[in-house]
Amino acid sequence: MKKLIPVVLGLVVCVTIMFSGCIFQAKSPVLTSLEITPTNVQVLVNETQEFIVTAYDQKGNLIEEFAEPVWTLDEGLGKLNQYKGTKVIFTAGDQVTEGRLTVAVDDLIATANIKVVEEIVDPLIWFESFEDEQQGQFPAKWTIINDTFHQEAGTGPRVAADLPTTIPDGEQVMLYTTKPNGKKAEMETTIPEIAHGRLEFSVYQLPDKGSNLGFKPYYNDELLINFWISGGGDLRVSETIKLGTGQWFTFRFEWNIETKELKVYQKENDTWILRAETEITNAPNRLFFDGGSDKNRESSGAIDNIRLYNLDLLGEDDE
Ligand SMILES: [Ca+2]
Repeated sequence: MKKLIPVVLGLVVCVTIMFSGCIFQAKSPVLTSLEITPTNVQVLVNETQEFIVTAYDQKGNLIEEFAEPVWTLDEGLGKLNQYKGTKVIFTAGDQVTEGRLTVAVDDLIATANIKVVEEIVDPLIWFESFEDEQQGQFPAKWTIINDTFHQEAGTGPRVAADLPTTIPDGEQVMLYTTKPNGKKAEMETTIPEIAHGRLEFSVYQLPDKGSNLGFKPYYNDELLINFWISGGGDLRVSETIKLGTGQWFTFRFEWNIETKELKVYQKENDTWILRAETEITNAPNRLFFDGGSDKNRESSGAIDNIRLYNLDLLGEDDE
């Protein structure tokens, strides 16, 4: 009888597991998308690079358990240490070339673009983080609109280091201030014109002090997309999206002159969410920032960590 107890207990546990399996099945996460990390990469000839596949459910949550991934590599790129599993190690061949690494799980696929190169080229070709600028002054590399007015009023776009939170790229940011019924804070700069590019940036609006904050890519005098955030923290690039104030939000513009698309993404956790898209015929060559003035109070907001990447240096962009 004593020997029977573990057996009976075991059966009860098994049946319970099967039963809960049935119950939870209806709600269980469904494998919806795959991602290879990294997605765009340069690898030196004969060197190695690790790639990982991650799977997400219908809610965008990570799925730990899924069917065996199957990897495929374009001919001539190099080889993998194995062609299944969630992690593979790619060894580049000895020829400069480019191509794709693909992974499949059930009927889903994800692709990474690999460039085999003799020298790694940094795709970051321009950036502004306001770190080497003088605090309290106008950002020296930008043209300030109505600078005489703002100089006298002590307002406008200024380099600052006293935000309650920072993003991890240094200490200083551009913080604008406007007086009630004052002039807008506006500044602009030219940037290298890239046919296939990405511009990342982060913005912050002070709680209860926000005003309309615009960051706009132009081709000469042509506005390419009207990106702005309301004083209360609503993104207004297409439909209204509530962001809030008192924290940093990171966005990117991404464009390709060949496909005539410019897309706006917002970073949420580690995922880039498409927020808007538009058709363009020219790449941006100018950036324009404006911070509005509220009629009743002083307003403030910040921008930092603006980075321009040439995506052609990374290989074909992954859609
Ligand atoms: Ca900075």
